[in-house]
Amino acid sequence: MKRVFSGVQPSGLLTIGNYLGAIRNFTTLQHEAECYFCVVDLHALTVPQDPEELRRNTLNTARLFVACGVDPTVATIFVQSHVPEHTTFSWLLECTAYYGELRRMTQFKDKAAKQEVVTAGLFTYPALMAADILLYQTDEVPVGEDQRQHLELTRDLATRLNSRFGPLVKVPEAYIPPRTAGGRIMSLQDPTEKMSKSSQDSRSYVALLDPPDVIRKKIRSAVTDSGREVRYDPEEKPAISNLMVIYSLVSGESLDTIAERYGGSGYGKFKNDLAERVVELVTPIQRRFQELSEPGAIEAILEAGYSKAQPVAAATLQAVQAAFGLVPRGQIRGE
Ligand code: ATP
Ligand code: LTN
Repeated sequence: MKRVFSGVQPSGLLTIGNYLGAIRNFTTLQHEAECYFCVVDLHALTVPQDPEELRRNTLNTARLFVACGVDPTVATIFVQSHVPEHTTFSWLLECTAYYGELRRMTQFKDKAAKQEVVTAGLFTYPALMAADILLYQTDEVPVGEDQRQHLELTRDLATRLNSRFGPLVKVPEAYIPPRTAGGRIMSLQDPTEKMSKSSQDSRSYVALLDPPDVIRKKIRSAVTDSGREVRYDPEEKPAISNLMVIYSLVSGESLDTIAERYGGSGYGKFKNDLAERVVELVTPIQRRFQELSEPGAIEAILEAGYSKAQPVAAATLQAVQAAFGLVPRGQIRGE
């Protein structure tokens, strides 16, 4: 059976961008493949986090996976820091990746530009991500468009390891939806930036847990383009085109149908209807999220996930360590 791995940072709470770009695909892939979905708390630490908030966001991100339809009896849901093999392998990959390769990463450049101080972890972030993926002998990685470059690097590192040491890890494929299918949902305040859960401006995203009135307000105050025509034209009308993609994905209607219905009626009615559609999307997710509030419920799911994930990670790591020439413990007895 095919293996699927993906990670989500608990750097805030999931947005409709995360849902449409990645989580939605988790729920379909879980029926076709052996799936590992990981809350990558160590990646979140590459920029400053409040410890209490990180703890809460980690558990709530896992709860949101389940609320969005990831079935913990089918897919393995776990926390990255629970499986220490990730960081151990990451070091070996840091010693495999080139400084020049990491320096080219656009996510590093973008995030570094927004930080007061840039940690070494933000720079080596892609090596840890490659470790996440390669430990599970992953075939496919469902992610948004922003992760394409990291996936390419992961493939290069996998190929490098295999050509140096013989077959050790699978070379994974990215599973990225086209833009009209949610691969890159843009900020509601700036259609040239991607929607991001860690944005300082909460009006730029809709979080899956936002109350209905907040969603209505955020969508009504989303920036639009000049003119008043609702038409899909990413070049001339990037803001409206982004809202149309969201509408299309939450309603299941095509962009043409939406353009026909709202083409001449102005932005106001279109935005009001879009807000209602988004509220319809998040309402059942919010209900299921509340149902998972029983103390210990999500912790039990994560513990079961750890038990399934760790042995798989350990098997790969052991082979990789041997290939690098690291001496296993307990081999010098009887000298
Ligand atoms: P941060 O703001 O901390 O960078 P993020 O919102 O970008 O976080 P991640 O945890 O890095 O979220 O990403 C989780 C998944 O959601 C990844 O697969 C990522 O590619 C996808 N994703 C993130 N933002 C978007 C977006 N705007 N459109 C589509 N997919 C997205
Ligand atoms: N870098 C990703 C999060 C991430 C990930 C992974 C995604 C960490 N490890 C492994 C897929 C597979 C991000 O910023 N969205």
